[in-house]
Amino acid sequence: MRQIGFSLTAVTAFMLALWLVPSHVTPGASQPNDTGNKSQVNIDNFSFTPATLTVPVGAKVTWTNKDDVPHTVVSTTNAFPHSPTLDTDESFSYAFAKAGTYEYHCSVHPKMVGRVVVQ
Ligand SMILES: [Cu+2]
Repeated sequence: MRQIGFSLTAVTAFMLALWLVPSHVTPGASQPNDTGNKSQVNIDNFSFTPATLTVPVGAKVTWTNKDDVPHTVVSTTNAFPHSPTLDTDESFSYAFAKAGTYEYHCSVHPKMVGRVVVQ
């Protein structure tokens, strides 16, 4: 009996956790400007992850190079200042003040592409 009671509690907690997952938040809902770690792009294995990052207007996006080769973050349309060359574990941040879709790439490896959608 104790076992079943514990399981039900665990299931309830799990469902509650699912319900609380941020992805269930309606986009555009008014929220505090808490960008935290959500606006993080990792550069790893010659790719930007996530390749498409969607953030609210004003969010500061941080790219961190987790690769063991240098990379850069360069706006394909010059819409934001490009990063310096990022060595391993170095980061670059930019706060997107205007809504839009921002394509970027790595100038060292032009096939590495990513996109930030600001809405
Ligand atoms: Cu690169």
